[in-house]
Amino acid sequence: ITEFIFNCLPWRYCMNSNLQSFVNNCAEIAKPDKIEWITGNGDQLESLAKIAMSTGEMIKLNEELLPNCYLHRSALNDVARVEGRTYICCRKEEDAGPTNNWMDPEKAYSMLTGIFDGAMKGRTMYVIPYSMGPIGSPFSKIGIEITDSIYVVLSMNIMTRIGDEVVRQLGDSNDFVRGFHSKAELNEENRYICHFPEDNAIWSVNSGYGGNVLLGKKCFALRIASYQARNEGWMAEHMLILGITKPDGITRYIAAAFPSACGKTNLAMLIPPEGYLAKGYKITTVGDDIAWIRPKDGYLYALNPENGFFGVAPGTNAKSNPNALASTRKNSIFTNVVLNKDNNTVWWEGMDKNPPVNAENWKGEKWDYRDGSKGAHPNSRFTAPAVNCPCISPEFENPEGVRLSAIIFGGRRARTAPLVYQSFDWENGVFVGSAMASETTAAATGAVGVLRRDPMAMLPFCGYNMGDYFAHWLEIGRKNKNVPKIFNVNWFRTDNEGKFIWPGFGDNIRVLDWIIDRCEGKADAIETPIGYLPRPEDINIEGLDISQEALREILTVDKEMWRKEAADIREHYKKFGDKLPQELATQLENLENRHPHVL
Ligand code: SAT
Ligand code: MN
Repeated sequence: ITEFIFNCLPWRYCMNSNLQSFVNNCAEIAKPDKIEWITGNGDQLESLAKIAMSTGEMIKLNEELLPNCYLHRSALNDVARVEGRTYICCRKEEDAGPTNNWMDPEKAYSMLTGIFDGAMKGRTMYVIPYSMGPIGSPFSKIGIEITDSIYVVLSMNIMTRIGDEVVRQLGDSNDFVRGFHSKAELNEENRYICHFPEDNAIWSVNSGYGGNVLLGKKCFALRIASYQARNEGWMAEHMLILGITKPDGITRYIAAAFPSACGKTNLAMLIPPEGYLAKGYKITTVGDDIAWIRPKDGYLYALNPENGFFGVAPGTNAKSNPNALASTRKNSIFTNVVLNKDNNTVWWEGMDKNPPVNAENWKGEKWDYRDGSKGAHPNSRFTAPAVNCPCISPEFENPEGVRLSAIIFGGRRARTAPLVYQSFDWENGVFVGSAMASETTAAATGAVGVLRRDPMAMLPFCGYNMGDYFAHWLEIGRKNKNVPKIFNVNWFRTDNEGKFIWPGFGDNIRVLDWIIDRCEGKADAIETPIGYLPRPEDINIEGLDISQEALREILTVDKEMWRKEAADIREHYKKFGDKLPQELATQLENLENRHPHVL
């Protein structure tokens, strides 16, 4: 087979012997009938789409209404990331830490080689060269993904920069992340998403879904990259990046970490309410999921390594996020949404009030919304090119990234966390991030709505010991004089009937506005045991249907709840043992001690 590959490769690919032997090794194990290099050429992608249509892997949608868009349905048992089957395979178990599943690399390679053995028989093996970040930027890194899924090829073409140019950029370097993916039989018993940070390698098998298989995304840009970042002195974070332009015409940049399906895409593409638009406020999107952050001159600069959005479909509509919706109107892929059989378009819950009557649900079954069942899977997704986004930032391709003024942490919490507060300083901000908690969503398999600690929204994505990760955060703050200010937000406080108190969406700019003013020393705050909070009058609620009373309610720090919170953080911290940085232990003590005096 080695011979065959060598002969069928264009000469330029053969120049890099590291790349060549990686491809050969994968082929020897998976035994495909054919190998195809993805050049990024439009004709090639088009003919792959045709093949996928003929096998039913992709359904072509209405060319007039949704040009070059496709619907994909995953296997029924394969609809989300599988955290329980995701492993960090490093030599020492301690280096994976208490929050990751660990497997010995030798054991993992040998077990996976067994599962991959012959997995691509009768199939074509695609080799996708891709760049995370604009090709050639000092932030950017290269990966090669091997896959037997056309859905993966077409999705990687949206989510990353792919093709010949990447191979040219790589030259004869050995510095690329080796991604090996096969759908195999989509057998969930043998599904593994394994990361080998010490080898720059990812092996993913028996899944065909999103974060499990688009290896540039969570696997590389977060798990592998967080490990590289620590060694190289930068940060790979689960954060959106947005620009907020104020009436003075100056754009400031904010990065924000929320767990999956907690509104990163919505915040990143926020449209300010009328009054704010009239005054000249504007939001531009640099990224909606991942930020690679590098220190320079004492500041932190952030770049979005992706080239598209893999957003949650349900709830996305012309009101909640018109920019996201507009992004999906061409050259996009929809996964596990409703097919409208009348006009061959797509629909999902929360798109509008008119579910299609002649329709198929995400499983491809005839679907009647009147029977009360959901048509789209709660974790159904759109994969849309960033260039489609009407509010994409002019800095999106800036190879140097954008300078951050603020970092925001947040999650879904019905109680306890106030609408917004500012940490006392960087170290305290790291404490806030390390103690983040959020109710679980459909983005991962398992129970939904359970409160779990999700430090920096990185719990499922940190590629090494999370205690060391906290220490790395602290070190970044020690080494850099002008690091961003750190805040925490919670859009999800509910009243006694379980209804959200804060309107969210576009109105979140009212909170961002206060955040920026705090960064620039222009807004007041009161000191509380957990940090600086705005007084109700510091948040502009002009034109909003919320009472001062309700606002006061979501801006209070409840003494009893925070006593419980501190006790729960103490529990959470126990699992890090002596890897927990002393600074954070002290931060927790300070929180506990501040209570009786201040509250
Ligand atoms: O499936 S992904 O991991 O890419 C999306 C998410 O869970 O954030
Ligand atoms: Mn995410």
